[in-house]
Amino acid sequence: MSSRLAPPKVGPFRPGAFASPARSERTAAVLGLALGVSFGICFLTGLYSHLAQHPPSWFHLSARPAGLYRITQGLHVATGLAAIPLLLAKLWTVFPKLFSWPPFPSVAVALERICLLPLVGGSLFLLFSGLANINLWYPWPFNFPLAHYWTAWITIGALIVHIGAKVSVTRRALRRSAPTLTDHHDDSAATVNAGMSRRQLLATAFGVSGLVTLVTVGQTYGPLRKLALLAPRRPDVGPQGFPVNRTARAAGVLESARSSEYRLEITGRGATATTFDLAELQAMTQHRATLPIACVEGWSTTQEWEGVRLRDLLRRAGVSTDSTVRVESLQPRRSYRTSNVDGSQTADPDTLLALRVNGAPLDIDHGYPLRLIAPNRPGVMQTKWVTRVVVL
Ligand SMILES: Nc1nc2c(c(=O)[nH]1)N[C@H]1C(S)=C(S)[C@@H](COP(=O)(O)O)O[C@H]1N2
Ligand SMILES: [Mo]
Repeated sequence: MSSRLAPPKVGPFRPGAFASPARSERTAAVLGLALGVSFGICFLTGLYSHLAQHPPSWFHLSARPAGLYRITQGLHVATGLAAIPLLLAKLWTVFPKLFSWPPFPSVAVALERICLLPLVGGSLFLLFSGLANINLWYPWPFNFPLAHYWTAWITIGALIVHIGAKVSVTRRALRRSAPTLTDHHDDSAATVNAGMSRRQLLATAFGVSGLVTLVTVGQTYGPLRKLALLAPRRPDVGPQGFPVNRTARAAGVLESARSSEYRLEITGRGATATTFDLAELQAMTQHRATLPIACVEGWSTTQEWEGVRLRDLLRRAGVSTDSTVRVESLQPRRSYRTSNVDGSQTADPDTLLALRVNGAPLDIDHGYPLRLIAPNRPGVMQTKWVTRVVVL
């Protein structure tokens, strides 16, 4: 019996096969703690983004604070990016444990180890698919938001089990007093043998993570925009000084947006069907609002918009100013051609169908002749080339 349980003395199962002192319980604990915090923030901000885009009946996307989504989504992408080097370092630290013997010493350990499969697989999938998404690269056949969302629940479930299993080991490892001089000597001696000390590993992991943040966070944090070298978008580059996700050409609206036939139509439940041509919209009372576009991909930019209040248009069509509506684009296809505006946002004085930005008519790529711009909305719901408002 005991001989059957003896570890095979080959390859990774050899005692001392992974000798690096950097692979300590403390390294794993410090990285684990940092990953727990970043995954926690990433999960909650991701959940908020999902609710905003696919609201269940109990959820109402508030219009205030106007810049909230900009912060939550900026954090979502930043914490996800920062977690990549930390996760790689953590996996490097703990993977020798895969070869510990016996593999399943008890039922509890067996369950904990089985949970590593969704935890590690889910984490790698979330970070990789998120990274690909912000680079507008879709090397898969499935729907990204849906797969990313459900994998997040599975991963968080597995993370909670993992934290439960590891909390006492982690606490013990973190409480241990700071390394003494002897420890330091041990570390440097081991550096010669095994490559890297614990401190070097942690410094590298956190250093790379910090660097990744520094060269990407400028996509949403203005003062660092010049450093946003690795960000897919610089928030100050594009027509009229800010980025475009889908151009008028890509959306297939080059002709319809410039046509003299252009009309805005208000229809739907209880509405007296009303249409406006461009001159009529321009003749209505214009309002200004300084509001961000906060793309789900993490970049954001604040501009000064000018146009007609959505609630004024609803009043003209004889419906309540806090009606929930669907805004439709001239764009003929694809899912982002419409978006819903909850009553909590339609009633807001800053919810506009904008004709102008920064004192000039909208560029066609920013939605000419008319775009929706409202406080605290995901960028993907700031519909461009608006031609119809349907009261729901
Ligand atoms: N009709 C339409 N509106 C749209 C889109 C789209 O694909 N079609 N993209 C959205 C996305 S993802 C973003 S981030 C913003 C970008 O607005 P901008 O191009 O003016 O910066 O527009 C939104 N409005
Ligand atoms: Mo977007």
